[in-house]
Amino acid sequence: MSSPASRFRIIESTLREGEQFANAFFTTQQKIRIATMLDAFGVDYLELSSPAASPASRDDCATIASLGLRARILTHTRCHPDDVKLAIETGVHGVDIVIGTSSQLRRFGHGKSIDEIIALARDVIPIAVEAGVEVRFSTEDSFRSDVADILRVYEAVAPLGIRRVGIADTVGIADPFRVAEVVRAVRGAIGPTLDIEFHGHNDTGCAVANAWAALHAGATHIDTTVLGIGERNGITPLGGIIARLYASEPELIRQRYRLPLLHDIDHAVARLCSIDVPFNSCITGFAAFTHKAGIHAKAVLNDPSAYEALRPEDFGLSRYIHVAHRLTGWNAVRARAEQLGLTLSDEQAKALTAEIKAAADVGHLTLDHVDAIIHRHVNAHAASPTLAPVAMPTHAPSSPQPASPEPALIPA
Ligand code: HCA
Ligand code: CU
Repeated sequence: MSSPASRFRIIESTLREGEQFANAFFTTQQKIRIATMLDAFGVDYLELSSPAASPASRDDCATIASLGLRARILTHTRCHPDDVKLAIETGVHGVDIVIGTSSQLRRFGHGKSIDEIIALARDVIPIAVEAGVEVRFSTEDSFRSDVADILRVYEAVAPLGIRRVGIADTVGIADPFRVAEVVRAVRGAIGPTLDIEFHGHNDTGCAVANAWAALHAGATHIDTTVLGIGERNGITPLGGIIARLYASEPELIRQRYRLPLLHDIDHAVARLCSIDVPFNSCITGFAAFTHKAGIHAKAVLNDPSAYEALRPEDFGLSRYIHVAHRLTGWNAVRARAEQLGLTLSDEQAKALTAEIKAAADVGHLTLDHVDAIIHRHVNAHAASPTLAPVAMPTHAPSSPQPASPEPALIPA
C-alpha cells in the first residue's frame, strides 16, 4: 500500500465546522481572508456553511466560489432537495450532503428510519449529480450508528454518481482502532473507486490519531479546521494533521504545502475568535520549539534532531534554548555567553551555571537576569578574555510570542 501521506486530501472546514465554534463569527471579508490564506497554504478543498443557514451564508458561498481560488469550494447541506438546489445556485464545486444515522439522531433529530433515509438519499443525490457538482454523502454520528445500517446506506448511495462517502465521529467517541475497523468495512461496502472522507471530533483528544488511522485504513480525505475549532472543543486541527503527516513524509509535505504560512494562519484565526493559540498546538504553540532541561539543551546544541521530530526551519520558525531556570545546564549557559560575545572556559561556565541555578531556586529569572549574572561573573574574573557584549534580541522577529510570564528564551 502506498503511504497515506502520498494520496490524502484536506477538506478545510474552518468556514463551516469552524463557524460552529462558540467564539466564531466571521464577516464576509474575514471569510475571504481565511479562504485566501488556506488556499495559499495549499489545502485541496474549502468547506463552507450551508447556504440554507442564513442569507449571508448563501451570499458568502457565492462570493467565495467566485474568487477563482485553486482550492475547490464545497458547501455542507442537509439531505434535502431545497438545500441542495440552493447550494447548486451559489456556484460551488461540490456539495457535502449529510444525514444522521445513529438511533439518537434519528429519534431526537430528523425522526427517519434507515429505509426512509435511503429513499430520501435516492431523491436528493441525483439533483446534485445531474447539476454536475461533486457529491459527497455522509452519515452523521457514524460511530454510534449500527454498522450494518451505515453500510446499507453507503451501498445504496455508492452507485448514484457520488464522488465520496463521509464517516463522521460527531461526538468524538471513536478511537483509532475502531476508526480503522469502520473505514475498512466501508471500503468493503463501496468498492475500490469511491473516496472516503473522515470527520473526527476531539472530545477525547483522539482527533489527529483518528484521522491518521482513517488514512492508514484507506480513507482519502480528512476534514480539518484551523486550531481544530468547531462544535464543543472541535475537530482535527490542520496543524496537528500536518505535523503528523510531516513526521512520516517530510519531503512530500514540504512540497505540497507552504508550511511557513501555518503560523500566521493559526494566529489570524485565533485573533478573529478572541482566543490565544493554545500552548500545546502542534508547530505553532509558543513553546513548540523551546528546549528547557540542561540535558536536552546540550544535545540540541550538538544536533537539534536529538530532541526534535519536526524541524522549525521548515515552518519558518526558530528553535529556542530556555536558559533562565534551575534545570539549566552549563552547555546552554556557555552558548548564551557566546551569543553575548563572551567566551567561557568549562570551569567558568560550570561556576556560572551553579550561580544561575541558585538564583533560580530563589525566584523567577529572566534572560536579562541571566545576562547580568554572566557579565558580572566575567568582569569579576578580569583574567578571562572578555569581548564587547553584543545585543541579542530575546526573540527573533517572526518567533511565536510566549504568553506572560515570558520565559527567558534564547535562539539556538
Ligand atoms: C455537525 C455535523 C458534522 C457533519 C460531518 C460531516 C458532524 O455536527 O454539525 O458532514 O461529515 O460532526 O457530524 O459536523
Ligand atoms: Cu462536526
